Amino acid sequence: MMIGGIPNVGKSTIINTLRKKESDIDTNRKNSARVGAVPCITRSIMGFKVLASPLTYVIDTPGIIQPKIHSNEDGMRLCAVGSIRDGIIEHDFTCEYILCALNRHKIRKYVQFYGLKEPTDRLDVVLNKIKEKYGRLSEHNCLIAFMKDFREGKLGRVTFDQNPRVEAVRREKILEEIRLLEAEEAMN
Ligand SMILES: Nc1nc2c(ncn2[C@@H]2O[C@H](COP(=O)(O)OP(=O)(O)O)[C@@H](O)[C@H]2O)c(=O)[nH]1
Ligand SMILES: [Mg+2]
Repeated sequence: MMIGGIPNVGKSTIINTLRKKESDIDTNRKNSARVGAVPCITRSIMGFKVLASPLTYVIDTPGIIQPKIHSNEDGMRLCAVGSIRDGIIEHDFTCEYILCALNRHKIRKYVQFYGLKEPTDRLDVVLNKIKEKYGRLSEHNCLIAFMKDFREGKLGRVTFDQNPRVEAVRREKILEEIRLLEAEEAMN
């Protein structure tokens, strides 16, 4: 069997979990698929024995991603979950997106987690709280801490992909608001 998919979604982890289920497979770290919280940990194609009978190997592969991502929203989602290497999009853009997404999905766990008084759209306010929580971090490290907390699920669970019909209705609503604003502006 071969396992393939976009980077950083847990492909190697699944292989290691399968291997642990088989008692006569040596699962020490040296023999396991390498796993990590950043994309591009698996750099080569390798086979791992997951079952002795019938003898079964799973081939782990490096993540693959479309060469061109056509929608900004898709790109930001992939950055938020760490499937596109950090730094390709600036950290503060990614963090702005994560905060906005949490608020949009009404996931407020970050408020209590960072000791905020109320939900906020202001990343600088959140970063100040992160600085208080983790001690003297530079702004850059605060951004990294925010992404890490989000990716480890500490700020709540969120599914970015939505039902396409729900998404289409939401888009239509936003477009309608823009049209109204433009019409108002034209009247003034
Ligand atoms: N929360 C959560 N994290 C996971 C799960 N599976 C893997 N991870 C973590 O996601 C990161 C990427 O995993 P990895 O197996 O290296 O992904 P790959 O790039 O697709 O091979 C690692 O930090 C894993 O510990 C899961 O089911 N839930
Ligand atoms: Mg991997």
